[in-house]
Amino acid sequence: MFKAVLFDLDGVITDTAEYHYLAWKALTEELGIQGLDRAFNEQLKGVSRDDSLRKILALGNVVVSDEEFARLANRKNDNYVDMIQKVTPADVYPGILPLLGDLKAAGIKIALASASKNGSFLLQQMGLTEYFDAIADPAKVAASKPAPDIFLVAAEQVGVPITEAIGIEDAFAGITAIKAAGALPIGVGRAEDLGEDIALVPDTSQLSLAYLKEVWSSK
Ligand code: B16
Ligand code: MG
Repeated sequence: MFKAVLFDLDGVITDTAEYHYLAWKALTEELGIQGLDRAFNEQLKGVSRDDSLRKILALGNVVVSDEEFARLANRKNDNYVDMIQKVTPADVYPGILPLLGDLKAAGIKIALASASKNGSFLLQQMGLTEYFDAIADPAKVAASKPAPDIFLVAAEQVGVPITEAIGIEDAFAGITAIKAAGALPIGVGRAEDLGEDIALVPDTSQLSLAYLKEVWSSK
């Protein structure tokens, strides 16, 4: 049996992608960068703040100094942080609360492996902090998703070998990270986006302890 579940946040526990999108969109409008639409936004899911900004500046062929880069990243984050003040427990995706409760009751460790530096604040806003045994700090990992680091740190923080953990992700970069780490991936989304070779649910309402056990026993 698996001993830990490592959760992505945006797209798995709640939908913060819309706020990220709106905050990046506002920044591109200030900078006069065209082309940040919802399709392009897909490429930013699961990708760190700095890597997202690099992609956006490349989209507009904009080159900035390191100081300006830091200012732009901060400006986007300030706007995003304003937006997520309105996140509440009602924003938790279907199926997540019962899954967290069942995992806890079964003594399975729960960790957050999000690229977001706002992860612990968001868990608080949704009233989920008490369920989490650990929150891996993305500021302390050398390489962001698709590198395995954040999942390795999350497993280490709950004292479980990575090969005895399940990782749940909605983004291709995140699934790649889980595979590279050596945990068992479960994707939330479509095979076209996440791959044909992993267990997939179309949405989080299909996630349950029984389903996780089934996936684990058939690996
Ligand atoms: P922040 P996840 C990711 O969250 C988002 O999907 C991605 O769009 C965002 O850029 C990244 O967090 C960093 O977030 O700017 O708040 O540090 O999917 O890894 O939970
Ligand atoms: Mg995600």
